[in-house]
Amino acid sequence: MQTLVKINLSNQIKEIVLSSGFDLVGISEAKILEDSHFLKDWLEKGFHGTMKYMEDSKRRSDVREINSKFKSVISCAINYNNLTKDSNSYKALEDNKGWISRYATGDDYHSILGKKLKLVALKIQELFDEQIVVKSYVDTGPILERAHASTAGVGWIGKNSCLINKEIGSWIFVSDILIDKSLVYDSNVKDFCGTCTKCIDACPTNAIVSERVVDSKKCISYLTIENKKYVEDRLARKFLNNVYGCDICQEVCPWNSKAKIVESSIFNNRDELISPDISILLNKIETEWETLKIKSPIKRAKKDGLIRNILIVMGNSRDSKYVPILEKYAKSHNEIHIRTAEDSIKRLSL
Ligand code: B12
Ligand code: SF4
Ligand code: SF4
Repeated sequence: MQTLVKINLSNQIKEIVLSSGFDLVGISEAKILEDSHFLKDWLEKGFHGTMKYMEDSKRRSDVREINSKFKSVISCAINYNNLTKDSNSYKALEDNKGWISRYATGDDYHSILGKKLKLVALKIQELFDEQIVVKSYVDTGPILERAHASTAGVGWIGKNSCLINKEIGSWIFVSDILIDKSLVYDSNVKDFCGTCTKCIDACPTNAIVSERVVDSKKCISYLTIENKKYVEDRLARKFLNNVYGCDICQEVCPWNSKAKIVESSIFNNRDELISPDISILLNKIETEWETLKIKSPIKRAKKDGLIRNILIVMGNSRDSKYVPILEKYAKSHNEIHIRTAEDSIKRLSL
């Protein structure tokens, strides 16, 4: 393809992505990623815990393993920052409020962005006379989304391992469109973490084991969402009031202190999930789960997982008013709830 045609095409594609509601876009070549050895190391050290789907490092490191025809990866990112720090902060523990990560207080991004990406892909197809090979993913495919986005200059990988953009921070979802056309590729941007280590220092469970490397087995996000088993007391007591996911290493990041807040979010925030009172939320999960889980990312933790998480947070509350509730769960038939409630009762009696 001639250079001028390639430049025009790349610009037109970026225009389509941005005019479809994405905030950032960058293009990288479909090839083995330079950063892919980090994934190999990460897997060898067992930092993926029970996330078996992560294990195919060869496939994840080169999108041509999905289809050898792919030539370019279009990284599209969108700001989901629709909460202020105070409205959903871990400081709310004092008021017995639970903390649900910003990304999960609204509708599930997989489905909202999935639809958006499909429309973008259709519009890209219209730029060509012939049928192109195009595929889109948002967290749904074997792609190192952050590594591609950073290669394409969408942001840099912070020491908390999140993709950070200088203008809008790290409250961004990353998604990709793969196509069989070669385009003009963007260059990566400078790393602006400098000497800062706020995220590493703030992580309650020391899950950021070295710069840019997170051990999932220690990470509250993994432990509250992906892990369905009993959480050992030594970790649970550090959860603060995290009921679902964890935002601490991003809350403390200076690049997020002035992050742009989206006024009318496409993710439809739900009031009931913003700093919810933990007993009210527990009751809702027990009695209205089938309604609560509709279109919500929190369904990934499953009903029993969320109940376990709330029992942990009750144990971290220092408020003995939760003891009767915990005693009820300590007599339940769910082995994990029993052990968790017993641990929490012990913590409250210290
Ligand atoms: C598995 C996974 C997790 C795991 C593991 C996280 C991790 N840090 O690896 C757990 C469950 C813990 C998790 C948590 C969260 N996740 Co998650 N997760 C993923 C997933 C599916 C794969 C990530 C992965 O491959 N990890 C393995 C490591 C090795 O790869 P990586 O982190 O991408 O790192 C690459 C580069 O950073 C670089 N690199 C790695 N190490 C080093 C070291 C050095 C020195 C250098 C220079 C580079 C470098 O190379 C790596 C590739 O080889 C991606 C979606 C996707 N398909 O990519 C979402 C994704 C990363 N998650 C996302 C989100 C939003 C979260 C949470 C914020 C959710 C929450 N609030 O609870 C937290 C953030 C925790 C954190 N600090 O990372 C977003 C991140 C957006 C962003 N701005 O970065 C993604 C991209 C999903 C999406 N489509 O938007 N997640
Ligand atoms: S998400 Fe929470 S637990 Fe995980 S690395 Fe960040 S601060 Fe630590
Ligand atoms: S808190 Fe500091 S070190 Fe961590 S990601 Fe942000 S700027 Fe980088």
